[in-house]
Amino acid sequence: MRFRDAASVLEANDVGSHTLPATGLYPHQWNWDSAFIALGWAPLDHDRAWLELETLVAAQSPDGMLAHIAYDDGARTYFPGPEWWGEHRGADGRRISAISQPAAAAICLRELWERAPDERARGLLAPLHRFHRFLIDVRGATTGGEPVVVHPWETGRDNAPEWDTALDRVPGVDSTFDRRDTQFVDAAERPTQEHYRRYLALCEACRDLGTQQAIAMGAPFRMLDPGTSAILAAACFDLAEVASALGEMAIADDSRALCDRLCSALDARRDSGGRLWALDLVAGGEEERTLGAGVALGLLQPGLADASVDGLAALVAHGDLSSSYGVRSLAPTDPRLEQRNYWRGPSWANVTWLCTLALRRHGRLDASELVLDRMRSAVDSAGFREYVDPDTGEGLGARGFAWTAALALWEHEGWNNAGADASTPPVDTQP
Ligand code: 9WN
Repeated sequence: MRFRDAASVLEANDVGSHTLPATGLYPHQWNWDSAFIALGWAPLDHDRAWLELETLVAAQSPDGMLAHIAYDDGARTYFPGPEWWGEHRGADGRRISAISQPAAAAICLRELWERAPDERARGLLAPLHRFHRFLIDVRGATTGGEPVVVHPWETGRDNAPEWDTALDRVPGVDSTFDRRDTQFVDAAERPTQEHYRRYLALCEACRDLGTQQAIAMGAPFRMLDPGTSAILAAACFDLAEVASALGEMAIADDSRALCDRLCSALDARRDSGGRLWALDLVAGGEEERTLGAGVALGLLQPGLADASVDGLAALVAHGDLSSSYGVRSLAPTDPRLEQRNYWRGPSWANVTWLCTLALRRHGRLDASELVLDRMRSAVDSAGFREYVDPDTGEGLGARGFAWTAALALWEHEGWNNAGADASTPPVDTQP
């Protein structure tokens, strides 16, 4: 990987205060994208890294949610636009969607804080704490804290097969609509039209239900996602770490308590291999036993018992979810596998990186390095693509995809070492 090539992706996607996931295909600010992207800015421009997170929290809604999209005025190449969600605005005036995305921001905040500390972290603590409280108090009101996801887009893994059954129950919209995604990416690598009809029906349901309390209780799609829940548990833990380092003890203490609460809920339903399954709340809490990225992300739970770490480490490093190019979004033994289609088979850099981070934090350094090398192999094979074929390493989806470039920059040797100086980025050794 050439450091300069990765840097060029962030520079090309930069709109000043935040970074587009991909120009054309994704012309707004996305929630978990900006979390990963902030890390990529760190070796290039220290201030820009912090600004990415500040812009993310600037669009916080009055109820504390950080929406999955904060829309940029005037960008017209993405469908659905803000009108599909009703009239919601963030504190900074941007139109926002009515749903959220995995709370990766505080995880990335801690990583950034530890490698490129800045007093600006203090200003992020309260908004991120409010966001976590929103997920636990509002979305988790009927589950004891685990956040209910009300749209597959909230999980960040849009067409993962674990949502199929629940989504099939939602009648799709009848109206015709003009998808833009397939103007940029081969339709065979994107969700089906039938899934889009149902995604849009869920947008309309959120708009009609109005308040987040009503959405959490009454959305026609309500599931628990191990990925979303484990990311949130890690986010609470990490926010506590940074808050405590900054002497903000009220946020630190509450975040630790929230983390403990989530971890107890997750421990209560892990199986003997450490696996957590999605639950379909509309179907009375039925388990959705799909072996995919959601199960892998369960590794992020802080303080996971050794036996669970063993089981999940084996799964992502050598087992059904391992591949030469990172962690698979779906086990190849699953009959619904589609090797080139989005979240139904390909490997994604962010999932691979989160697993690497979790393995590192659980002290599994060899497995962590092994999995990280596969993320690097995907970049060497495909460049900065949105996702790759897990068996061939062929690049798929968007080109110039920001989080792939950002995570490669963050893990670039030379910057990777503690104490690296952001003002002198590593020199490329490859031609
Ligand atoms: C819907 C921006 C986002 C990612 C998601 C990914 C994809 C959007 C879409 O792109 O979702 O949010 O239109 O397909 O699934 O994880 O945040 O990169």
